[in-house]
Amino acid sequence: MHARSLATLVIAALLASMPFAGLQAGGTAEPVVIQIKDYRFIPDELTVKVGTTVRWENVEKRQFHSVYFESLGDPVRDDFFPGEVRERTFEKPGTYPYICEPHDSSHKMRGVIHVVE
Ligand SMILES: [Cu+2]
Repeated sequence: MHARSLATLVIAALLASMPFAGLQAGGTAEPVVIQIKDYRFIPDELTVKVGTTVRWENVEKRQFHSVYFESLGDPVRDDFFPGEVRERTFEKPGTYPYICEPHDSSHKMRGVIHVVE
């Protein structure tokens, strides 16, 4: 696993265990969830405020996927299986396209996150 995504998961786990995690400054307390099913990101386009954590949940029966932000320097292959999640916290406004790297060419499996102030 990519060190940065591991760190994100560890921090998320720590925050989740804190009684007042909902009061953390600058962002949404609960992650915004994008489900992955039938080779699609649902929703495939999402607008969030700066500081929001987005969580991708693989809810397929058995198919792995990835969430690959090439512009953010992600590792090309970081596949994850049903029951697993990936999270990313967006700290800067902008438009962040991403793909499922294994299924971009075959299924046009892609999405975009718009981050606003
Ligand atoms: Cu995929």
